[in-house]
Amino acid sequence: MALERTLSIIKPDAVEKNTAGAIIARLEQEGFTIKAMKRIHLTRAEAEGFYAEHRGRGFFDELVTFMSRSPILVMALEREDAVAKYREVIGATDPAKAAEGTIRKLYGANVGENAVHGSDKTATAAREIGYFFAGYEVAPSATN
Ligand code: FUP
Repeated sequence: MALERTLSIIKPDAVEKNTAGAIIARLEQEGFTIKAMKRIHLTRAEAEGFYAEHRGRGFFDELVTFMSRSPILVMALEREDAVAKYREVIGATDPAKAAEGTIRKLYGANVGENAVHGSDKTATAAREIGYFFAGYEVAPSATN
């Protein structure tokens, strides 16, 4: 397995509920290293840009309204097999369908307000990390 990076977002619902710290602690326990991190309040246009692939879907308006409602924490995470492992740790998109013990099961409210985002593929991860971070803001590999 290769060392990979994935883009993690702690969404407005989780930041509002002060569960960001617990989520970050869990990700560290699961072996992820934080290579970059920032707190930002997305504009509606920035949220639309991030979720551009979902434009036209029935839930798009609700999704971008939610994602621009209050600040988020965005992280570039690294570990072996990071993309798949992260998705395993967060669980299914709908917290009601997520496995016991997963982050979305523990901290998500519903399919829209589901606490966290994670990249779905390595190519997506590179694009998503680039959406939020300049190259100099992300620590190089093999350093802390
Ligand atoms: P995921 O990869 O698990 O984050 O899920 P998707 O890329 O399919 O969806 C992105 C976001 O759109 C979800 F996190 C929440 C929102 N969404 C809905 O609100 N309703 C849906 O039916 C599907 C997705």
